[in-house]
Amino acid sequence: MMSNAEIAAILKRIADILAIQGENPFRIRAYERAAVTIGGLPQDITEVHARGGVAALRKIPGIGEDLALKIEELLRTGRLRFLAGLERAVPKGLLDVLAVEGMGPKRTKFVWEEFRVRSLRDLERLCHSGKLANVRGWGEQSVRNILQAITMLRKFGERMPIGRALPLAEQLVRTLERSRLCDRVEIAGSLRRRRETIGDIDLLVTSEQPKRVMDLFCALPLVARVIAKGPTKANVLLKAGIEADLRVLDPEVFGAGLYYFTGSKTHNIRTRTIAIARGLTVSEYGVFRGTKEAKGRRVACRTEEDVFRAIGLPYIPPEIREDTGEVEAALAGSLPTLIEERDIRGNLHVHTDFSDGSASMVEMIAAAKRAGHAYVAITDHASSMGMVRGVKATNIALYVKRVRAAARKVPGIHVLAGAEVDIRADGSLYLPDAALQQLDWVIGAIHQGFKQSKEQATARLLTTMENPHLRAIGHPTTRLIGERGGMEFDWDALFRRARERGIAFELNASWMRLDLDDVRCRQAKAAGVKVCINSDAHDLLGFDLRYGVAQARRGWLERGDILNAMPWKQFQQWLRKR
Ligand code: DGT
Ligand code: CA
Ligand code: CA
Repeated sequence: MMSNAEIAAILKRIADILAIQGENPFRIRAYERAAVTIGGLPQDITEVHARGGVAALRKIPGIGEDLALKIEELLRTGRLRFLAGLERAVPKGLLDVLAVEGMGPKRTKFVWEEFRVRSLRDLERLCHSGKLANVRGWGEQSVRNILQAITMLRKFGERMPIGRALPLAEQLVRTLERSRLCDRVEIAGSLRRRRETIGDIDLLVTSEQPKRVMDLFCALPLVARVIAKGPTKANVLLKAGIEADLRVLDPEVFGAGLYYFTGSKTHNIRTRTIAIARGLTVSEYGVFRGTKEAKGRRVACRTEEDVFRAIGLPYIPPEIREDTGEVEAALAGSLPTLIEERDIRGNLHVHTDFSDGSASMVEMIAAAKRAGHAYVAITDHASSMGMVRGVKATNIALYVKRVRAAARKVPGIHVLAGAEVDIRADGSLYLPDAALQQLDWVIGAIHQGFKQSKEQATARLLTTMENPHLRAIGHPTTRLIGERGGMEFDWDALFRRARERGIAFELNASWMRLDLDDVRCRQAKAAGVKVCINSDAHDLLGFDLRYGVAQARRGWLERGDILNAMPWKQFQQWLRKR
């Protein structure tokens, strides 16, 4: 079975290849438009075809006989001979070249024919070669931009990390709100569910002047290209390299639309099944009694709460709408009360200029206080790696003395003298016990030797956890989103031992890491291991825990699961317990 999105992607691919080949622009446009239409189709195209065959497909606007037959072939066989033929004519890597911001079909064709560019690597080499300098229309700046766009493409692939997408979306929201054309503006889709990477930005608004909203949105300076624009729906490519969808909804059914477009798709399918069993129909246009959408049978759905009430379910927070048990939990009345940012009481992973941070201890403690924390742990690196500064066996007494002195200068917040200590390949810590003993709080973290097998890596951390001074494992898998995959462990074994030893696992809140992920958070919770949401701040602005808290919510974590949600007294007791 193929989804609308998959069919749309294939049609877009055809359009791209035809564009590179310099085909008739009308033909290219036809495929592009069909891709947008099918991508935005409310019904499942598989269902449309199953019910009415090619004739039903032809009723979709912009789908003629030729396209309908191609879609049928795709739905029937999962393949398309026409596309296979096209793909043979054009080097595969050229589609990557076309995907680079600033490289349209014309430029792609040009570098392919004139400079034999067949891949991103080729394009990169060409940009560096200086050969483009004398080509008309390729300024020095545009070559530089293309090089930068290649880097971005490599780094993030097709999906954008949430830390870049959310601020971008919030900027769009503010602009729409300030326009005074919209009554409500909401972020939907994976962004509202706070996934760690985002495919595209989905925005929903209500407005009495939808046309003006469309005009405004499509003309924003953030927009690179308008992909599709209708009376109540627009799809644009932002200059930042991600698409954004905007829909104007009827305020009467805003809740139903918000619920539908928040997804996830699999979650929606699960609740729709429940609704059907209860004699209801759920769609983006509302909840209806009976099997058909009809205004007279519509149940109130201005808000999402209305929608849940109508289906007969308690409200399920967006972050856990992934069909991973939340619907069952809702039915059983056992949904978790998810952790919130305001529940956080302290920050247990903070760097200063004693190692690689940019601010002094006093400044960082004051910043933690301003962030509303009751306690903070200064945790400069203790590492054998290239870092000249940092905590060593030889300077640890001085380090602790400095932390204590800084703490005295900022009253009103409890300060722990801690360190982020390297875990060596054999699992031992970089600092000797005599040094560790002088600290209030020890995080062990891996910064080298990432390439161990699962068995080796598990043994490594099990050894580390035997250290009597260790209290937490920092950014456990060492992954960097879009750059470096995480290390693999036998998590059951790790969490079992952590529970026995009273060791917490960090959820590093930096959006480049978000390490642990949602699945491991749930596993830690099930094993009774405390999770510690740390910002890993290296500067005064680094105290933002929003992405970490969002990830914890995706992992079903509640206040009681989070070590640094404990009030100071309770945290102190936990520290002493070992
Ligand atoms: P993304 O953009 O890949 O990060 O993930 P989403 O979840 O934002 O996906 P997107 O943008 O394609 O669609 C937004 C939401 O709209 C999705 O979460 C659920 C809903 N939706 C989209 N297409 C369908 C569909 O074919 N069936 C159902 N039931 N819901 C859909
Ligand atoms: Ca999306
Ligand atoms: Ca979308």
